[in-house]
Amino acid sequence: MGVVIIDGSTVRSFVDDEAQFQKSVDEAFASLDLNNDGVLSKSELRRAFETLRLLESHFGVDVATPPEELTKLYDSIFEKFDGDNNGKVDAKEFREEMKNILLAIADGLGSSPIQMALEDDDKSFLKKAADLEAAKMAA
Ligand SMILES: [Ca+2]
Ligand SMILES: [Ca+2]
Repeated sequence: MGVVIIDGSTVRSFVDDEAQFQKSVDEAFASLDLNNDGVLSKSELRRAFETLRLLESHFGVDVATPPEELTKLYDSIFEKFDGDNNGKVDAKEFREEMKNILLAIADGLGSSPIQMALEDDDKSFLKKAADLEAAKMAA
């Protein structure tokens, strides 16, 4: 468990580093594709958002959100990811929407850094972004 400080430029440089970003997103995609059929179903994507904790950081959802509201929210998120509306999210769709989301987070953060408490095994992209920046600063 550690605390990292990130701001918009941390997130942005993570997204801009295409090789690293693609690798991270593809790894996440593979681990989320529970039945290994190469696409994410609605329930797989929902789990993704529950694990990656993007809802709290980006969509401002708090724990008191009623379940039916959450379902509606997850449905609308799924539609955003599913660019061609075929009811499945493939790796490319996932990558593109993750990029949009992270860039929106970066805009939201701007230049005011936030502190995040992270578990050591945290798989979130914000953790990866922070790690990448730490590695760059150490170099
Ligand atoms: Ca799947
Ligand atoms: Ca699709």
